[in-house]
Amino acid sequence: MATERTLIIIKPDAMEKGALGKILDRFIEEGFKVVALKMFRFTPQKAGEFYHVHRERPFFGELVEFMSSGPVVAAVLEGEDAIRRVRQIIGPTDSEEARKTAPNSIRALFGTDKGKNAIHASDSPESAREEICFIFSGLEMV
Ligand code: 3AN
Repeated sequence: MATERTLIIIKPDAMEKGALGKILDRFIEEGFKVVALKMFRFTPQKAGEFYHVHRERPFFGELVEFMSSGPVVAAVLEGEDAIRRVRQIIGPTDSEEARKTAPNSIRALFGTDKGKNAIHASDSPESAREEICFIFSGLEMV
């Protein structure tokens, strides 16, 4: 299994709840290495660019508004099979479903519903590469 890098973003709802430390700690305990980390606030323009693949979806406006509603923390995590494993640890998109099917997942523990779901994680090698480059410069990764 290859060592991979993937992007996570701890979303405004989880930041507001004070869950930043617990979420980062979970990934460190699961054996991932944090190779980049920063806090920032998306402008609506930049949130729209980040989620451009969803621009035709009915929830796009709501998603952009939510993602730019407060500070977020982005991190690049490195580890074996990182993209698949991190997606498994965050759980399904809908936090209500996550509480039924994956009760120890991050979205079950810290999210509310389909929109306010606490965390983003890249879902493929292509999106991981694109999303990491969107948020971090080479100098910001160790
Ligand atoms: P995931 O983040 O699990 O890959 P996607 O790619 O289907 O899920 O959706 C991207 C983001 O769009 C989700 N993280 C969530 O914040 C938002 N989203 C997805 N579905 C809905 C929905 N039905 N209503 C509101 N927001 C949604």
